[in-house]
Amino acid sequence: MIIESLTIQEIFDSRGAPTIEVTLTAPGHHSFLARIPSGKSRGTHEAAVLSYADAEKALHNILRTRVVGLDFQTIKELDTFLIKLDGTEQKEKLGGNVMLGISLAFARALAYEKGEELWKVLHEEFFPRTDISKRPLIFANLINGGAHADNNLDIQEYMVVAEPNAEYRQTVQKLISFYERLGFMIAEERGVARLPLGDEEGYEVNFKDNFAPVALLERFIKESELQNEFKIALDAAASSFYENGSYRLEGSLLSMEQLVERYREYFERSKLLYSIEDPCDEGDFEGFKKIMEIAGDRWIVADDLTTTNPRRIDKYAGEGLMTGVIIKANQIGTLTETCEAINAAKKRGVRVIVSHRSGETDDAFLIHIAKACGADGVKIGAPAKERISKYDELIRLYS
Ligand code: 2PG
Ligand code: MG
Repeated sequence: MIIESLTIQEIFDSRGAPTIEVTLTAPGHHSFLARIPSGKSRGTHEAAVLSYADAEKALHNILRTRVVGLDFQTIKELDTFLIKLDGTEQKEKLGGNVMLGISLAFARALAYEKGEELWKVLHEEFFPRTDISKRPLIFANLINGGAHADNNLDIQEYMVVAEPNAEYRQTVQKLISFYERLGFMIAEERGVARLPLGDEEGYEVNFKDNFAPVALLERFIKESELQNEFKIALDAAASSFYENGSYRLEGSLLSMEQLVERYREYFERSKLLYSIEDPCDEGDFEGFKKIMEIAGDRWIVADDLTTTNPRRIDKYAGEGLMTGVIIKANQIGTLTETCEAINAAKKRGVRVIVSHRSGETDDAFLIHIAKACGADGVKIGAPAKERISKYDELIRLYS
């Protein structure tokens, strides 16, 4: 398919931070959009993000002359061309956000041409032998801390993990009701009318310590008699409280061994605690190894450690540092590499969780990636504002 034109717009994500929207025109004057999310707590190995002004420059100086007018048959063909054109390790020249925008808008154009859904096109090109009947768990972040909130929690995300029952619609309704009732309960306990919300629409309040939100969620899940369907997951995003070889938790500096001991206590105190993402700093490989030794059947999930990079996933999964991995297309910058990252994880037997970013748009492409690859989980924040589009798409694609 020939790319007839490309334009870039500046838009604002759910945090009010600027991001971009790419429009690609294909033959027949049909236009296809891609709205790119943006992350606040980024891993150091993520693809570069160009500002709108730099994205416009890349468009005028490079993309309009080198990409527009060319004919590509597959997503991989286009992405391979873009990767070569950029030529840098972290996509500094064209920007991971710009490249993903082109890649995604092109995939939508291909889907339109074939009369198929986006997920189907991704499935056929990258996961042709994968069983797509698998229904992903929903990771919904209900209490925000760390870099995503203005409160005293060092841990970034306290999530409820919902196991889908026969109808996603019912599971999503239960999640929405749980989220709202939880908010009322916390507000009542604290004698306030409304609770402030963090970057991912989870509640942003102070707690006695970092374990208190886990205890609260556990208690509320049990009171709601949902313990057979809802579990608890954390994203520690530990790189954000790592300081020169130690971890600053609740004001004290902990060694890696002490931090792992703290997680062991968490596991002991909460039977519903199901997984921990980024338990250690992205460079603390020993820490990941140690926590794997005590995790039992809990998932240890990598995000900043692996940054959706197929080579990093293959290497660190091969070293036994994780049992699950976060997949965020804008960490790597093309759909092809995102799908290769998923295949690298699957080859190593690592579970795949396709994830949103803290700054979201109403673009629900992550659900299509999840469906295409038969993901084990989708991480989509609290069921509110821009995130609702992901829940709606989940219901639509899986009914
Ligand atoms: C994370 C994400 C999404 P951010 O750390 O997993 O929850 O946050 O987009 O800020 O990196
Ligand atoms: Mg994370």
